[in-house]
Amino acid sequence: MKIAIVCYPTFGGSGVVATELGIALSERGHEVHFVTYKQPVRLELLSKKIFFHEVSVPDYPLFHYQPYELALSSKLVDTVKLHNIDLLHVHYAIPHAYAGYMAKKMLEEEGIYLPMVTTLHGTDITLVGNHEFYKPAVTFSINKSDVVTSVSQSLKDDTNRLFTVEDDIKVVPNFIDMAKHNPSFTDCQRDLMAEPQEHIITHVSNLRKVKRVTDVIEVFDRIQKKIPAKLLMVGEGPEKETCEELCIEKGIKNKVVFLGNSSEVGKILCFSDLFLLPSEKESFGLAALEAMASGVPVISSNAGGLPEVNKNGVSGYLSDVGNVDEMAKNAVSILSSKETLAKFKKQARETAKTFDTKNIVPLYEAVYEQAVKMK
Ligand code: GMT
Repeated sequence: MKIAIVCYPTFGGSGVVATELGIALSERGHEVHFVTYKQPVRLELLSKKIFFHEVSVPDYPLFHYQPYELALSSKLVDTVKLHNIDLLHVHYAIPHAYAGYMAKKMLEEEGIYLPMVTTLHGTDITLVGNHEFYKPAVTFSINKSDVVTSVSQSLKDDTNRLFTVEDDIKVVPNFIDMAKHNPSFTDCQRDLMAEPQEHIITHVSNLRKVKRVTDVIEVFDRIQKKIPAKLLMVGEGPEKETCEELCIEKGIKNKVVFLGNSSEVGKILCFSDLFLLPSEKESFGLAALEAMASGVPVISSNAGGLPEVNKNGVSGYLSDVGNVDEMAKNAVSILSSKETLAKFKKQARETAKTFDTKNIVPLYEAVYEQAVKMK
């Protein structure tokens, strides 16, 4: 098939999933065309089967807000016609499904049928989508998509609760290429980050309030009082300064390293002993899955889709949002002995295998077949 993919090409989980999906589809023989405003961060290589089409919005002084949706739908129309695209897969309801539907309608005028699959990732529904202001546009975009998928059962339930959805939403969980997350990398360079006796605890996110990053610091503070440890904070975001201040206040500044955005998350995870994800809301928790795939147990909240990914007592532990004492207690129990840590590491990787690319990408292909037949 020739598939056009629209996503946010930045460091967010939805962009990562869309990019990895495009790469996996191309490896399975499909031709993939990314239509975005910037080349997706993880799309390092373009190939004979992967193309990138940039959406540029010309700056025009009359427009107070530059009309991105308009530029995107026009670019989609051109791309579909030029490359005989069979199907459009948009990640994120707004504005992508909205713009996709406009493209679909414009193409219909020319007798071209473009099936559209929309994948909901979470923030489009739980944070942005349920603002009354966006509700009509999100509801419309969902109901006008030929097939809608969500990345977890929890997100499907939230969507059905918050919006009047006409058709069944298919749950297609996020996935991970287990081969790319090898816990036995030889160039780990663990010694650059910590002393041999220190455990390495990691958090990766866009450091937004919804991630409850100050809880990460609170949990770590409790852990380091019991066992020698270092905390690696990976990512950039609005809560970074608050976290840095909290570290100073707690006197643990020298034990916490803020690494900023990194394209080497796999490498960082390979020398991590534990991953913290105490989020307020999380439709899936791709970062937790990436950690598990690298054999890193996860201490997370039980928000949203996290219990579908992180199995309590197996790949790590789940606690109620904000219960930092319990999170720290569970973390210390995992790190308490070499044997327990090794057991959890193994179990984390085993749990991640359910989400291996080779198990999940065929589910998307089945969705595409269904959408194409809906003509
Ligand atoms: O919350 C983020 O880190 C970014 C956000 C996004 O839109 O990229 O992530 C959402 O989609 C990811 C991929 O499906 C999920 O793993 C995240 O759980 C989800 N974030 C939230 O629901 C808050």
